[in-house]
Amino acid sequence: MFTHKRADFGQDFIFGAATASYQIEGGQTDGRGSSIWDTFSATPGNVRDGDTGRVACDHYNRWPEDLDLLADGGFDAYRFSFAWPRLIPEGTGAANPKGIDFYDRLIDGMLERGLKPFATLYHWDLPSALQDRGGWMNRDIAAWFADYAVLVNSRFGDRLAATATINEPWCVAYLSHMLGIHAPGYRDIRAAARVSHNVLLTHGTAIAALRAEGAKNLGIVCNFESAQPASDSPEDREAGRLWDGVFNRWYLDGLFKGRYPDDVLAQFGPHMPQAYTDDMAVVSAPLDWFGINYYSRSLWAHDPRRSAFPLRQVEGPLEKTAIGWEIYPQGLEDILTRISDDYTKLPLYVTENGMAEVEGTDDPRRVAYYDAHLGSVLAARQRGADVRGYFGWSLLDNFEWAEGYDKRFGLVHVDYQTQKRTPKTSYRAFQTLLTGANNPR
Ligand code: NCW
Repeated sequence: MFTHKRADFGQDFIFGAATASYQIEGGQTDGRGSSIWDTFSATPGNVRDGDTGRVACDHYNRWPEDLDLLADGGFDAYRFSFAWPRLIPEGTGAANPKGIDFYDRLIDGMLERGLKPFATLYHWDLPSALQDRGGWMNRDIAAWFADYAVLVNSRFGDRLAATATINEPWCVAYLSHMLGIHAPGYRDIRAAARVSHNVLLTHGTAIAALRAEGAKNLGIVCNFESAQPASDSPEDREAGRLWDGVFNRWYLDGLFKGRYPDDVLAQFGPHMPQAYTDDMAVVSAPLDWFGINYYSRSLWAHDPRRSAFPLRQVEGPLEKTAIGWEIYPQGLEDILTRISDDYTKLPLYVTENGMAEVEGTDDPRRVAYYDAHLGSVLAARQRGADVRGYFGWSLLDNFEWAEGYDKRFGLVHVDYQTQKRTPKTSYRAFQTLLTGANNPR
């Protein structure tokens, strides 16, 4: 069980759990279009064991049971994402009525259960038809996405508690276009530089379009890592600082200062789209809240042999999760405090935090992980960060992208043969925190 009490977080603090459409829905039917993750996962060698999201957790059919789990757990909110190709199969143009019906039912189901819908417009399942037109590398995506955002707002906006444009722009840009680990699997610095800008331009363009429609409570969700030097040498310190630029400052400086950091531009500069500086006012459009995903830290050593960024990741000594990420709760306190001190006084939400663990339903390491990170949230609040909520990743074991079904982040176990859901010890820890007799608000 957790060492914290609900009352420690204050009356209005929101607890939730998060998922993403491609990772749980399955349901590739009823007019849903193809996404880049359908094709990427169908291509041999991209995903561990050849897994795909074809069925996933069958949430498309089992959503009432999944919403019941959230309600029974005592959660206040559910962070979910819309699948763009379910709503607009070709990415632009005609909407899919059955896709709209699905999210209508899902959102009404949340409201019936007293769950606040925290929506994400894009959690990585780009319509394949848009990839055919260059996807994130094509600046036109800003307009394509704005039209999609306006459609979502017109159908569902009045029922959403909060809307995020994009989940983890670093992953969209760097993991997908520089490292090639995620769809569409590019390894190209020109692609990565362009997408690093286009993804934020797209975010800002959508914010402007949504504001014009009167949409409320708009934000974005970024992932942050505590980037640290592998040693005290000046070269390694520089390497840690540079990775902080690539992973963290690119997004923070872009969104809140309207400029990109010079150290990253030193590499990306020649590959950036023309006149990108003209877009920076759009990129840094005012927001209503800011979402932070945090999992781990990383250690970096200088490595002059590496092209582009002269650094290499070094394995750290701390205890690791089943996906190999070091457990470093201090990093959450640090990033929340840094954002509050150096970047913005907006309300902050921890929109994802959690750990991968080996299969099973008794997960004491995960309970300890959550407990320590909740302690970091409290510490950051003490230090002045205006943290208003916390979402565990994830409600369910699910399709963990390039890792397939092997890595399990769920509070609830999923048996993929039978689709049976079984709450884990970590789910019970949240349930006790949120509903236990000794835990009033
Ligand atoms: S992969 C990733 N995740 C996990 C995923 O399930 C979720 O959809 C994401 O929002 C858990 O949370 C996010 N994030 C990428 C983290 C960085 C990986 C660093 C790889 C370096 C080579």
